[in-house]
Amino acid sequence: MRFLPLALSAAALAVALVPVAPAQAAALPAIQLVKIYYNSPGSPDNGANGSLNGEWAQIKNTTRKAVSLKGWTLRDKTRAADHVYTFGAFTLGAGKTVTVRTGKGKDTATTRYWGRSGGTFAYIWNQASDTAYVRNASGKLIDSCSYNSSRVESINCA
Ligand SMILES: [Ca+2]
Ligand SMILES: [Ca+2]
Repeated sequence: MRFLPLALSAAALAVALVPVAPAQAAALPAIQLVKIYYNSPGSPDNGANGSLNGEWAQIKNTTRKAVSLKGWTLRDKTRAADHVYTFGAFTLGAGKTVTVRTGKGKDTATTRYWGRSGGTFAYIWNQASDTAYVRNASGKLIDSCSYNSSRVESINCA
């Protein structure tokens, strides 16, 4: 009899575990942060445009339909107003990934540029810990990705 509660809880656990996989699958964000390369190659990071563009965040459209990201935002953990990247007219194709680089450059279908400059203070992604947030045009949080390690240069969010 003394093992009965354990048996019951194990059974309850088994039942409880069943729906977990489908629920997680359904929770996959339509637009997902997949990777942040937060420590630009080279040390120390010198703040030049090439170095700023060496840090980036990647966002993927996990759906089977193209999604307009116009008005969507990407930002870090700080509350600084200039740490918000807002997509202009841009459509991310089904299953496609876009890379948002911190520095200046010519926007393409696969790479967008935050357009920041000004040396070492222009970096967005902290080298030890930070959080990226993606919000839709209505300001609703769609996905976020946190990291906390200065031992590696990037984080796989997906
Ligand atoms: Ca570096
Ligand atoms: Ca930051």
